[in-house]
Amino acid sequence: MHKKNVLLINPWIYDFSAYDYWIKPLGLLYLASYLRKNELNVRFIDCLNPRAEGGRTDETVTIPNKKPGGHGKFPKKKISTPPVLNGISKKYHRYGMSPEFFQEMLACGPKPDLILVTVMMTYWYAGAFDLIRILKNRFPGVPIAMGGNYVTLCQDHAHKSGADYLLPGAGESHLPFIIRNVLDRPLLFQPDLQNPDTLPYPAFDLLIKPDQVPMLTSRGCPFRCSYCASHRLYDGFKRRTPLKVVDEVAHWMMTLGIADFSFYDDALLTKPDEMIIPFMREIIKRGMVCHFHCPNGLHLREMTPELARLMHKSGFRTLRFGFETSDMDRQLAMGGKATNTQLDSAVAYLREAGYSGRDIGVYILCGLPGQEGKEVCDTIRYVQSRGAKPILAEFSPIPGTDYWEQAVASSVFPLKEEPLFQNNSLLPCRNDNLTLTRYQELKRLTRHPSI
Ligand code: B12
Repeated sequence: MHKKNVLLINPWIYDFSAYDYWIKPLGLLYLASYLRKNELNVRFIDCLNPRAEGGRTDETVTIPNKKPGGHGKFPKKKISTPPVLNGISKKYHRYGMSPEFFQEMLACGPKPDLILVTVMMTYWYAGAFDLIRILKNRFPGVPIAMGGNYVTLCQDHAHKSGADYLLPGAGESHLPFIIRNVLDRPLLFQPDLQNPDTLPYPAFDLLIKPDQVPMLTSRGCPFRCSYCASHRLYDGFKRRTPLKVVDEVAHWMMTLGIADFSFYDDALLTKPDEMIIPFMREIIKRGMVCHFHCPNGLHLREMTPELARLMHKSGFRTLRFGFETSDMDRQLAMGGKATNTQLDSAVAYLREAGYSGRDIGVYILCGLPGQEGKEVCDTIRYVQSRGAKPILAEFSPIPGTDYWEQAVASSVFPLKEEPLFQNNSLLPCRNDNLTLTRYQELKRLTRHPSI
């Protein structure tokens, strides 16, 4: 029986700004290994990476060097702003390889029997729409399936994409249908979706020249914060076995020579005895020399002197915590994620363990519906006074979250009709007490060298 070919594509990002803060299409690469286990040929094109298999690079773009640890800039080219965003004076870019290089990559691979496209942020769909137009021209009749957070959160809008299948939620739940009904092949392997230990490792060998790879020790989140969509993306909170996560780290160190790992978990530190403590102890016990980065916020409330020491010793380098605000009323209203006292003691434990204030990044939400500049300013000063580094996280309104209706009512933009307005760079819920000018001042304030 001839093996079927599946082409998986991570589209370009079209945005005002984008920075490779340990960004990788982890979900799509999980699906790639599931397909391989079912004896299908897979090929992967990452439009964000201007490199082809075999070492050829896109000479029409400048490839920025990555910083130590694996983050850095994407190649970019100015493109015209989508008409709905015309009133906005910022420049719009396409991040990644040129469309010509993409066409060349398509030309040198086999004709696919199926194409899978992912879209992470709701406001990143435009790059995927262009991609689908190109693919439909090049491979008429080849089915295209699209999934990812955009499809899960904006299903109605995604109908405009031209994709043949829109598959919301966990892709693993759709693959039996895809394999049997779309590809007409038997289902030879199926993981237990209730047990993330049964998922094969993501197909990171498909990444060209990776500097780092992301890790996921769980699916979902046990909390429900009012700005977050996790409860709409996953059902419950399921964890892997910590020692199996260490085995995976060791696997990528040995097979791909990776030393930098970024965690994508929603709640990595929660119930530390179940995951992070045994994980770190094992890393230390095996003498593994690698670095861990946490670009997605960690929970401050879990920090103890022991946890801080183990993090320092086992190689946690980039620490980002979700604090959101020092306003106690809002802390409670948003889900009680962290209190001011928890921030105080967490920073003290981390500094005792050997981290400097600059190592301890603290996310502060900026631009929530009705939020005043004063609240953000007070929070920045609070974090600085505790000896940590404040980082503004501009609010992105997401359909189905507790803040959504309030955001829709208060935004200057039609958020429901057009996901491009959900872009955090627009500060979509800015108001008279938190204008763009005030936001720029606040951003400058975070850089104040007080630590
Ligand atoms: C890791 C992460 C990041 C990373 C980068 C991730 C990346 N690759 O781009 C970093 C830290 C950089 C980041 C930044 C931000 N993020 Co973020 N991030 C996440 C997080 C926690 C995990 C994403 C992930 O990889 N999950 C694991 C993999 C396995 O899942 P997956 O890729 O979704 O794939 C699964 C399914 O979607 C599906 N699937 C995916 N593709 C396909 C394709 C097909 C064909 C099929 C069938 C299925 C399918 O199957 C996969 C396997 O089950 C999510 C929350 C979440 N739990 O999803 C938020 C999330 C995506 N981020 C969010 C936000 C708000 C932000 C920021 C704006 C925060 C801020 N204010 O600064 C920034 C924006 C960055 C930018 N440049 O615009 C929002 C979404 C906002 C939006 N409007 O879309 C989310 C949902 C969190 C939230 N608050 O609710 N983020």
